[in-house]
Amino acid sequence: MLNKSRLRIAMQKSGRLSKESKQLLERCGIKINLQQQRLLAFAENMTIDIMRVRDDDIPGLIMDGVVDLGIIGENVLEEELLTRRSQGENPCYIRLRRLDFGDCRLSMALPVDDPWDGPLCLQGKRIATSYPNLLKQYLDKLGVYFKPCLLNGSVEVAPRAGLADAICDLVSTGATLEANGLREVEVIYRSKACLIQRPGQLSYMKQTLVNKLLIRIQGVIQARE
Ligand code: PRT
Ligand code: ZN
Repeated sequence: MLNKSRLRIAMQKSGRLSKESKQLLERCGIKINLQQQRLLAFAENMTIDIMRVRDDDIPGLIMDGVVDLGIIGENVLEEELLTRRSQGENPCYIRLRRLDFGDCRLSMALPVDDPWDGPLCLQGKRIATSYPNLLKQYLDKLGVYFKPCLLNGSVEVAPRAGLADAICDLVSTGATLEANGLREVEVIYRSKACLIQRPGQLSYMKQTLVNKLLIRIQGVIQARE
């Protein structure tokens, strides 16, 4: 049964942030019993429930006040923020702190043999991405008009498949770009995982627990530095 007095924390169910999110919470002393298929897990020793969802759903769950805390990549958070603003909403959340995992960058990449002399040469080009709003924000500031090609996976194949001239995708080691005959030409956004809180006031009990968690997270991160 869901109990509203328990602090609800959303984390990615399975993916690049899930292992380290779980590890962070465990190092903060939260005993979580995660069963593979369960959306919801209960902490055994604290008044905390863990919701395990797709990472893309976490910013919305926070902005809509459905969960109290969330661990999410800044790239996904910022894209959701820009999407909601473009739809006339005024999305709110509280950023508690940046975390020490989930490092990546959102970069422009071109086929290795294509010339590059700065972002202005993207004028009028078709660019494949899963982050159309972050890309638009970046190119708008430079006065560059582009044609977006929205893909939610396999973005790096788009130039070879004739779907786009360039891509704007997440990079960490660069191996995926290299394997697809692409080269990184410009970083447009640097991202890490972060901890966010829903807007509005938490109950005294929840706020006390959040304060305690923040002190523990600080300790865990400092110990790893
Ligand atoms: O299923 P769900 O929707 O929850 O997960 P997802 O598949 O959408 O996301 P997931 O698990 O791939 O990534 C979650 C978050 O991890 C991202 O939003 C980023 O904040 C962060 N992150 C860190 C990365 C990477 N590094 C990363 N390298 N996310 C994706 N990649 C991909 C990238 O898209 C490309 O396909 O890895 C490939 C490039 O990696 P390199 O090492 O070859 O450069
Ligand atoms: Zn996702």
